[in-house]
Amino acid sequence: MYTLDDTIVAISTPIGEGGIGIVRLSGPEALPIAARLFRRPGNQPLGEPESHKLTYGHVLDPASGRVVDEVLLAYMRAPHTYTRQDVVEINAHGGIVPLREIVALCLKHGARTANEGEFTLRAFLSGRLDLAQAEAVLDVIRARTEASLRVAVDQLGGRLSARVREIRDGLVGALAHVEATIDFPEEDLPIPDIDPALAQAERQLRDLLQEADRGMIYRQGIRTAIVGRPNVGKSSLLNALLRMERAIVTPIPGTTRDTLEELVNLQGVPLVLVDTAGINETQDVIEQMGIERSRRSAERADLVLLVVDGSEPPTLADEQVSALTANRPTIVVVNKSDLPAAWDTSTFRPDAPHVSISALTGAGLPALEGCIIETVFSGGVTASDQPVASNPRHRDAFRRALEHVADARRALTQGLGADLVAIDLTEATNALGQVTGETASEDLLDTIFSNFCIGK
Ligand SMILES: Nc1nc2c(ncn2[C@@H]2O[C@H](COP(=O)(O)OP(=O)(O)OP(=O)(O)O)[C@@H](O)[C@H]2O)c(=O)[nH]1
Ligand SMILES: [Mg+2]
Repeated sequence: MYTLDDTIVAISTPIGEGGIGIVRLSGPEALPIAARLFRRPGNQPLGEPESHKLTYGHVLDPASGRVVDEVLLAYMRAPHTYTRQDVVEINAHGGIVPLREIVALCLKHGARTANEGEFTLRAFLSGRLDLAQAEAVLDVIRARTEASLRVAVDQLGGRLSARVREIRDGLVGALAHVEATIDFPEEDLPIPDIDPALAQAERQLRDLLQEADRGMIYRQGIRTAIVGRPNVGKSSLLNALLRMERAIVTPIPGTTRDTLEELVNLQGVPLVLVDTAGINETQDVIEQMGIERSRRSAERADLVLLVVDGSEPPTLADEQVSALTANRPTIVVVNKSDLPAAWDTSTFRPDAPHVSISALTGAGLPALEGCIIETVFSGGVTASDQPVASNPRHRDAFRRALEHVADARRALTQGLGADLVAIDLTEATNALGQVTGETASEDLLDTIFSNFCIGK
């Protein structure tokens, strides 16, 4: 069982050298513990500092009287704090040694080391954040583009939770009607007409699911492998998309030996571009190992940019690369459009969209970027809309809820009896409750919060 009764402590800033570093305490003893270690100028005690104000002084080891660091101390009285408990933050110099010493002193004087995400867990347990909001804290920290940040901040603000609750409330209402007929069988009540309510819940869940798919793209980014035979211009394409000379480019086939990853922000979508070694038959051991990595990158990619050279007739290697990527979403990039065309590329991988570019001159790049975005979102929606759900866990919960609502509707139309309908509706509301945390098990909470770092 989780407890809120003890006082936890951790370094809440990144480990390393910084201008300042913060040690955070949360719990009923936060202030007394800090007071034992803190002295105002002139060796005055901390006393009862004003809430949400900084107090200047020093942390010292009470046992020896030795000064550990010069600090600013912030006391935040419950309940207007991150955890809704008493919180003390000690702003010390950012070196790892003073911060560790301050934590050690807090431990010695009654605090306990915080677990991963335990401050945020306390915010959840004390009801300040629901589960979806608590998860959003992590997404805010990890956001890789402005668009991913917008999604996360939105979720932190509770927009997703509000929509989930609305659906859940609707289902709970329908469930209450159904249960009334189960509870009073002697009155032989007909099952009330809850189908319109269920149909609406179904529509809302479908919307959320669709948004969740798009949100995942913003959250996690798209792994995009650039593959092709040697010398077609894969590294040139990487550099062109990055607008930076990142990879080595030479006229010598087999220049790229190892895979190379770079993040690029494409209209808010984080694109993890992976440049790979050109794939062909070779006796060179190093090249062979690189090619093996290229194969794996192609297999793991969310999207493949299959590069061919339009100015040179195709070879067997082009076919091999094509076969390798046959079951991945692929865009054929016909490169070197600045040179005369040597073959009819339209017959190559006709199932995939083709974009003609010159990595050398930059011609066709905007069209390629547009094609990537379109493929990523399957032409459905534009990238400027703001999705509100971005978490794989949420997507699963929505899917399960949707299935149960659909089952409940089917049971209703087939006249299968109120208890079956009730079971499905209960399952659906439970699935939704796991998003906001009303029905989350301790195991689920452990899994979620173990992704956080200590101090958050
Ligand atoms: N004319 C022309 N040359 C290009 C273009 N793109 C790349 N090249 C040239 O083609 C050669 C190979 O380019 P790279 O980008 O190194 O090709 P690669 O596919 O990464 O090659 P490997 O790493 O060996 O597999 C270089 O000399 C580039 O300057 C283009 O659009 N037009
Ligand atoms: Mg290369």
